[in-house]
Amino acid sequence: MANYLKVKGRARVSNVNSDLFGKPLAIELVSCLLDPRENTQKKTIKGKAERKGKTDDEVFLYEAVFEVAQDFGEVGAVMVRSDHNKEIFLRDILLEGFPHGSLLFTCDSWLQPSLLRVFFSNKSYLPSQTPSGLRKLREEELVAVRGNGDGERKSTDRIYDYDFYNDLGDPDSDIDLARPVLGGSLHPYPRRCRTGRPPSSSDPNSEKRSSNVYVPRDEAFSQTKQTQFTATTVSAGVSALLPSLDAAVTDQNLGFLTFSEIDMLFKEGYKVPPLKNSGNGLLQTFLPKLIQAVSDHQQRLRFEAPDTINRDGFFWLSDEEFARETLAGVNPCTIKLVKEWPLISKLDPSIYGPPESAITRDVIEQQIGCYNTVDKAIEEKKLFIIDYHDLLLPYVNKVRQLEGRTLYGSRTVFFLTTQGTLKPLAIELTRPPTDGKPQWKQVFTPSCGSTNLWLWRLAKAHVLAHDSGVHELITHWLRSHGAVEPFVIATNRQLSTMHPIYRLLHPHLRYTMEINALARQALINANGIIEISFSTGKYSMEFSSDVYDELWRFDLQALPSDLIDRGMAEEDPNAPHGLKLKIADYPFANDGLLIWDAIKQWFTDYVTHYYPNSSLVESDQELQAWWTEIKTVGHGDKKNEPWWPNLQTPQDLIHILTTIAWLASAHHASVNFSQYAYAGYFPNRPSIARNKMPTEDPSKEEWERFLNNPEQSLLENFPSQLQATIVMAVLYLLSDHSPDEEYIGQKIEPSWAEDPAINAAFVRFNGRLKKIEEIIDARNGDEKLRNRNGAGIVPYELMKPFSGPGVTGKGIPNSISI
Ligand SMILES: *[C@@H]1O[C@H](CO)[C@@H](O)[C@H](O)[C@H]1NC(C)=O
Ligand SMILES: *[C@@H]1O[C@H](CO)[C@@H](O)[C@H](O)[C@H]1NC(C)=O
Ligand SMILES: *[C@H]1O[C@H](CO)[C@@H](O)[C@H](O)[C@H]1NC(C)=O
Ligand SMILES: [Fe+2]
Repeated sequence: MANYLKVKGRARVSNVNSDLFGKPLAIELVSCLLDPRENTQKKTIKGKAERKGKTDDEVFLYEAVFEVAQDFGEVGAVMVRSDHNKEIFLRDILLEGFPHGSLLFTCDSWLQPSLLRVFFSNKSYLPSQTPSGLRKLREEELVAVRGNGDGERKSTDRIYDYDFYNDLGDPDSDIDLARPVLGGSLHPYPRRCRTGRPPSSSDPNSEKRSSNVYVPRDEAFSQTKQTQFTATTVSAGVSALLPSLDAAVTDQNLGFLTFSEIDMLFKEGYKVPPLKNSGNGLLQTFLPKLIQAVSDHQQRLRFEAPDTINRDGFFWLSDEEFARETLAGVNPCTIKLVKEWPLISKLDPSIYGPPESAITRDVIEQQIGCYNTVDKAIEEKKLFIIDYHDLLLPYVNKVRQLEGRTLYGSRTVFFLTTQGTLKPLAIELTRPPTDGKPQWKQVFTPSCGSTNLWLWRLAKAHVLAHDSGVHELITHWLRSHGAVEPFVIATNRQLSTMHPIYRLLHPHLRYTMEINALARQALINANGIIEISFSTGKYSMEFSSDVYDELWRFDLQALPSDLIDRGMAEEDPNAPHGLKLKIADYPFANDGLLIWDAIKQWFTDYVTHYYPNSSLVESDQELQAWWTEIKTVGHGDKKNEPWWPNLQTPQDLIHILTTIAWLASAHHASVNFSQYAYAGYFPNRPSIARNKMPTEDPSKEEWERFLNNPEQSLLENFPSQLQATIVMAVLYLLSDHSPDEEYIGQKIEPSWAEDPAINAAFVRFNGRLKKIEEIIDARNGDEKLRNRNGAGIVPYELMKPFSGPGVTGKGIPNSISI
C-alpha cells in the first residue's frame, strides 16, 4: 500500500447540540487535478469524521482518516455535509500527513442540515490560474450564492442579491408610516440586500415589515463576536427602550427646565418607572450598563458623563470649541474653503426667494481685522464655510408642518486665525417663502450686547442640529453604511472565496449587512430613532436620498480627493502625502492621511503581488464583473456618471480598493465612535432645534418671553427630554467596542499568512500602524497644535488604530459593524 498516504482530517465545530451523541460529518477531499484519462473531475476521497471530544470553549473536534493515492494531486478543496438536525458552525478543517506539510481550510461558516458545502484551501488564485480540478467548483459556488432573484429568503440561505429600500415604512400598521421607496430614478439610492418578503397590503411597492430581517447566513455575527455586546443587543435594547420611555414620559414634548436638570442625568439618572409589560425585563437584560435599579420600584437610566464635559463643564458654550469641532469633532468632513464671493444659492429663486446670502462683505470685514477685505481673506484662503443652505431649504416648509419641529437653511462662515484655529464669524438662517409670507433670513454674529449674544447662542443651536442631522444621515449612514452595502453584495456574488481580492476585502466587509439590516429595523425606519430624534423627522431618509443623488460620487470618497474637492488641500508633490493642507492643524485630515497611506501601501504590496501588470487586471473576468456590477447594479442609479474610475491597471485597482477599505474602516470609525463624547452632552450638539428664532415674525409676547428669560428659550429649543434621552442611550450603546473587535492591521488572515511575500507586507503594515499610534500621541502632546491640544480639550484619538473594549473613543475596526 505504499501508493497511499494516510491523511488525518480534523474539523473544529461549534454550536453543536452536545446532548446528542455525535452524528458524524461527511468530508470529501477534492483534487486540484483533473482525471488525466477522461479530463473530468477526479473522484473525491470520502471520509466520515466522528466526534472525538471537545475543547474548553465548547468547540467540538471531529476526526477522519483518508487514504490518499500518491497521484491524487494537491487537495484544493473540501466538501462537507452535516447530518445534524440543526445548523452547526464549522470553523476549520486541518489535514495532516502530507509530505509537504499540513493543509488548513478556514471555513467560519454555518452548515445547514444535509447540504453539501465547498471550502477552498487558504491559497488564493486569480480565475485564470485556478487549478484545473477546481474550476468547475469555483464557478458553481458563485452561481449558488447569486440565487435566481426569486422567492422569499429563509434565514438559513446564503444568497446575496439586490433590492431597493422599500422596507422602511410600515403602511399596513398605520398609513402615516408609509415611506417612499428609495432606489430608482425618483429617489436614487444604493441598493440593499434583497429579502424577498411579500408586499404590504396597503402599498404593493413596499415590503411587509417583519421582526426578522434576512441577511445571508454567514453575514450574521459569528461565534467569536457574540460575547456580551453585539448589534443585536443594541437593537433589542433600543426596541425595549422606546416603549418604556414612551410610557415613562407623560409629556413627550417637555424640554429640560434648567441646565442643572441636564446635569442630573449624569448624577442621578433618568427615572424609568416599572412597567407591567415585559419592557423593563428586556431593558435589564440588554442594558445592564445603563439601567440601574435604585430600589425595587424605581429604576434609572444612568449615563456616564462624556469625557468632554468632564474636562470642561463650559466647553459647549465656547465659540472656539464650536469651530474646533468642525475640524476634530464627529463631523469633520463638511467644512469647505470659501472660494468665491458673494455666497449665492443655486436653488430656484421663484420657489425659494432671493438667492443672495445676507452675509455681506460688511458682516465679515468688521470682524477680520488686518485682513480688512473679504477679497484678501479669500485670496489668502482664510475663509471657510459649513454650507447647509441649499441642502436643507427644500425641506424647511415640509418639516415645519410636523409637530414640535422647525428648520432653516443655514450657512456658517469661519475665519482662520494666525493661531491656526478657526473663529466663527456669522451664521445665516433662512426660511423660504411660505403661505404668502416672503423669504425670511437673518445673519447672527458673536458680537457684543446681551440680546445679540443670546440670539447667537440660539442660532448656534440651530446650526448644530443641522450638523447633527447631516452627520448621522449623510456622513455616517449614507457614506459608510449605505454606500458600502453594494460592495459587500458584489464582492460575494462576483469574486470567488478563493479570489485574492475577495480575501483582501473580506475583513473590511464583515457584519455590515447585519448592522444595516438592524438599522432598517430600528434606526432609519418609519418612526425609528432617527426620525424621532433629528430635525428632518419623517423626511430623513428622503433627504439622504437627495444628497446621494446630488452629491455622492465614488471618486470623492477617497480621502485625498475629498480634501481637494472641499478646498481643504491642494496637490503638492513636496508635501507629506503629496498634499498641502490649507489648515495645517486639521486633525481629521492629518491623521486620516496617515491611515489612508498605510492602507494604500499595504494594498499596493498585495495587489502588485497578484497583478504584476495591467493585462492581468483587464483579463480577470471575476474582477471586471465585480466592478461592472458595483457601477451598474449596486450603485445602479449612478451608472451613467462619468466619474467612475476605470479598472484597467493595478493602480486603478489599488485606488478603488483603498477607497472601499477607507470607508469601511477609518472613515466610519472617525464619524462613529466619538459621538458620545461630543453629542452625549446634548447642549453641545443637539440632535434637533425645535423652535423658530424669536426674531422670525415674532409676536410681542414671544419677543418679551425671550427678553425676560433667554435661557428658557434656549432650553426649549433643545431636544425634548424624551428625544435627548433616547439619543444619549443609543449613542452610548453604539459608541461601544465589543471586547473582540477586529482592528485594522491587527490580525493576519490565514490566506495572507500562507504567502511569504504577503505575510511580510502585512507585517510592515502592522508596523506602520504602530508607528502611527506614536505619531498621533506625539501630535496630541504638541502644544502648538491648538485644534487638538489645550486646556480642557479632548485629544484627537479617533484614528488611533487599536483600542481596548468599552467607550474609548479610539480604535479603527476593520469593518462597519456598529
Ligand atoms: C503579465 O504578467 C503575467 C504573469 O507574470 C505574464 O504571464 C504576462 O505575460 C504579462 N503580460 C504582459 C503583457 O506583460
Ligand atoms: C495555509 O495552507 C498551507 C498549505 O497550503 C499551510 O502550509 C499553511 O500553514 C496554511 N496557513 C495558515 C496560516 O493557516
Ligand atoms: C454608530 O455609532 C453611533 C453612536 O456612536 C450611532 O449613532 C450610529 O447609528 C451607529 N451606526 C449604526 C447604524 O449602528
Ligand atoms: Fe456606524
